[in-house]
Amino acid sequence: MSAIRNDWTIQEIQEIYHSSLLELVFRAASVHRQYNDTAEVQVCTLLSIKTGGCSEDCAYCPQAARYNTGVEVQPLMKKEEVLAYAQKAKDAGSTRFCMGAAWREVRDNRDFDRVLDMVRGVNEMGMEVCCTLGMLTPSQAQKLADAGLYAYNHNLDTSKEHYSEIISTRTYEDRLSTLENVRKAGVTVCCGGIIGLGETHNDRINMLHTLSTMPEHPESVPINALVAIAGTPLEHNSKVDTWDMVRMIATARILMPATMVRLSAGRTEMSVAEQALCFMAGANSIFAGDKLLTTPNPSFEEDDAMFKLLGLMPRVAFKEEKEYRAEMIS
Ligand code: SAM
Ligand code: DTB
Ligand code: SF4
Repeated sequence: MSAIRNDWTIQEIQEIYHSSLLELVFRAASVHRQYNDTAEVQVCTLLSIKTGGCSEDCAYCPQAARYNTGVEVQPLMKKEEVLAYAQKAKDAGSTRFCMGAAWREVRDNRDFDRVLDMVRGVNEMGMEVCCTLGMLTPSQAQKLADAGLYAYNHNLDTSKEHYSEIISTRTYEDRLSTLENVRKAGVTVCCGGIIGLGETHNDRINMLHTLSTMPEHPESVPINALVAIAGTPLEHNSKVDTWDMVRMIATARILMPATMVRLSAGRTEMSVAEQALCFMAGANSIFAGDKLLTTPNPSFEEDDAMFKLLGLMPRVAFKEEKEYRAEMIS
């Protein structure tokens, strides 16, 4: 088995990314079967627990207050409602539940205490709990860890070079420092990006370079295709080509063999055959449920039919911890 590397060079990544498509998919599929059970796909459900009205200017985002996108602002949901939704997701086969809030950053206030309570509740249900709440200080990351948070999602979105074209209200450095705070608190890192923002191939390669040369690879890397939203500055961007999605997923898989690579936003625009190519190329996680945060996603039923057709199975919760414990006992 080839070793996990954190010293990839830009040139090596360029060579992989630009290799001929079928060779690239074959190589990624080979790496994938060395490190992972290729029949297994992690099913993660998202819930927007606080929607819209965000002060940031992320050019892709339906929840930024400054764009007229028609998203209805909703205050923080009640714990009982969130737990009921998590139970529904669990019953439908999800093992990870991710709560998203349209916040620039977490503030130390009562809303944060309520989120900590939700984290405890979902954790007690036996699901892997994830949150995406914006920037975190070290002590906020620690509080989330103490409440039982399993993963924190905080995307780099694009390359350092392209970042200021997309967001001006925070910096790439801000993003990286939150990721460091999450890592130090012992919470697993979920960090990826979006394609279709008007970036070049080199921007995608540079983002993958940043991710794959972190001292520890993120445990999960979501690859989103831009969902172009009317009212945002990117509303007229052209639809992401599925081949680009496949190329991105395959390259991520080769660079970060043991990471969960998530085929994220954009699945409603993809046929089952196109999604199958992404699984071939090493994607092993999806968001399930008919809504992402504010935009549509395939239904549980459609995904169930796709899993049956492709012979895929949902990954069990806390798999790594369970295997580790089993090894310690034997
Ligand atoms: N406010 C927090 C933050 O920005 O980290 C958490 C929620 S934010 C909506 C989470 C992620 O959703 C973003 O980093 C971005 O990658 C993704 N996202 C948002 N709008 C999107 C869109 N229109 N298409 C694809 N991905 C999108
Ligand atoms: C991620 O990388 N993609 C998800 C999750 N992490 C939070 C969000 C996608 C959002 C798509 C636009 C929406 O539904 O609002
Ligand atoms: Fe959207 Fe998050 Fe940016 Fe706010 S910080 S505009 S919720 S992506």
